[in-house]
Amino acid sequence: MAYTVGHYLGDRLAQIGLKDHFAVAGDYNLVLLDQLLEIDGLRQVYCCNELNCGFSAEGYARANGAGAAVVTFSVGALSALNAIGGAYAENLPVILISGAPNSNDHGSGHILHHTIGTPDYSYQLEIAKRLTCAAVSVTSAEEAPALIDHAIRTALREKKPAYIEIACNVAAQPCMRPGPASAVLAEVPSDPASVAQAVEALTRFIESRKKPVLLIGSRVRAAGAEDAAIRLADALGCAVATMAAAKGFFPEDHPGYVGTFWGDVSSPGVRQIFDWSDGIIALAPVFNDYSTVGWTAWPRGENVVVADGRHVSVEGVAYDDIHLRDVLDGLTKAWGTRPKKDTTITEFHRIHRPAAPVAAADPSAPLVRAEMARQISGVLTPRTTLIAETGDSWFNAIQMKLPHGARVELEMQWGHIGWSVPATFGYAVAEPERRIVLMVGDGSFQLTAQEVAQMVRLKLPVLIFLVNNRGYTIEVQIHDGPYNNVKNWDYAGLMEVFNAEDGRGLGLKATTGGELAQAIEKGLANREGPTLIECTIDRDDCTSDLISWGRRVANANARPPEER
Ligand code: DPX
Ligand code: MG
Repeated sequence: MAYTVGHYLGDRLAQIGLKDHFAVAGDYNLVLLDQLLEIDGLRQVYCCNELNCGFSAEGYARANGAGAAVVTFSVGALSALNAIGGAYAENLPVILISGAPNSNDHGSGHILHHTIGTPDYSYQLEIAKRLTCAAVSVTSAEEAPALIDHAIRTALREKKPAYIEIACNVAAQPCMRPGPASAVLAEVPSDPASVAQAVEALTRFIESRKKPVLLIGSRVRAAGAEDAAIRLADALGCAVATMAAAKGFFPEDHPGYVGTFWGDVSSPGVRQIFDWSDGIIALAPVFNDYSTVGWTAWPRGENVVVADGRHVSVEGVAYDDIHLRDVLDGLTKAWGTRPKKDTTITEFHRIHRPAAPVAAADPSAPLVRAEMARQISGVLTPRTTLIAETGDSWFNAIQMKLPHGARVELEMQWGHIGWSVPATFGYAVAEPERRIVLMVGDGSFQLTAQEVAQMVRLKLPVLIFLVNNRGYTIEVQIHDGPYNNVKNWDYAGLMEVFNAEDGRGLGLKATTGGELAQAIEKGLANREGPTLIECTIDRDDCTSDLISWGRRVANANARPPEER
């Protein structure tokens, strides 16, 4: 059997650790899909549409480190590109692979189906260039290896998506075989001089401060610096907070962990410690309008050091070409056995009184948000990943105390409602051994609901909490109007539709605490497919954090144009 361009691509995907790739078929990619099916150890997993396909690959990348989606030209790829924008925003190496017109048609003046009706087919590549770190068009077998390798290598190095289009008549052309995986996996090492000087500067900075704190940002995972941050926290002994989007990126049972720093909606006592601190060391943060609570809590100035994945700046000097983990490990070593900088954790324990556990509600009383959140946090185990959709689900998830090993996935930078259903599907494909719990609002669910059918198809025992509060409650808090009401659905009833003749998904309704507890029990027992529990709560029964945060973000949105 001839070795082909499609085989080359598939073998590279397998070499970088992919066991699955997500796909929607179309005539520009059918031959390519045939080639990929022939790769040992690489399963083809299908999605209902290309937006979902992109988000599934994004969710897979969260669990697995990288993901891939294969779609058809234009009608497919333009939908998937939204999810690729999301992967860029969320720092995830998702490889979008699109079938493309026959190489003979490029530059021929021919008008092809599924295109915008002009004979120039470069528009998709041009769009992809803006949303990826590398975008290539393969129109001959000879150039395929170099182009495919460039895209994959760049995505892995930069933790950003990449784009590969392959002309439909080239996918099955004979091709060279790939060499060792290291050609696409090897990282560019840190510059040792830059690391040494950054460590020295940071050591001086911390020594000169009495009340340092560590702030864990959402890019710390992409930087591969989660473990190094724990080692540094052990060495310094100071208070450590996570930013909202970095929930779960630092162990919550660590003695230094104080909770979420998020301005006015921080965990109790955390804002006060940050206000008091004279040295905030922010590791791979993203300061945007959401994370700064409408620009009301933006750590900056001389008391703040901001370190990013490949760059640290301390007191006006930029140290480039570093890996954050190398700098953190260098700093941990340099700190050695020096006295702990633990004033911030000591003070935190003085001012912070742990809240009493939320008492269970009367099981027959109508379900309220607080009871729902209490019961959902009860299903979290060290092997759970909780995926929380944009909406009040964010705030509910952020308030939950995570057992050691539990993870949370949020999409706070891109914030595409509907992301979570396909992302959960992708995550569950990658991590079949974990307990996967999704918390999603009714409005968000309506965008991508059909991907639950793929969970049914692959018998994935995902637990879905569908919060039916009859609308876009987060938007109600930011700016209300008739556009925030959504048509009600029989969400639990949908499971019958998705099951059809052979599925084992379970759809349940909970209108009281007692019904929710029973539904959870049934859901945990169902190992043959997803369980969707429709939780009915009042339209404006939301967290108080959402109300405070929403008001501040709305204020930031409403700033009048400045006079020039
Ligand atoms: C919108 C948002 O029902 O959650 O908890 O009721 O708010 P809550 P729901 O899922 O509603 C979500 C809704 C409409 N955002 O409140 S957050 C605007 C928006 C977006 N993404 C896309 N379109 C619109 N974030 C793709
Ligand atoms: Mg809602």
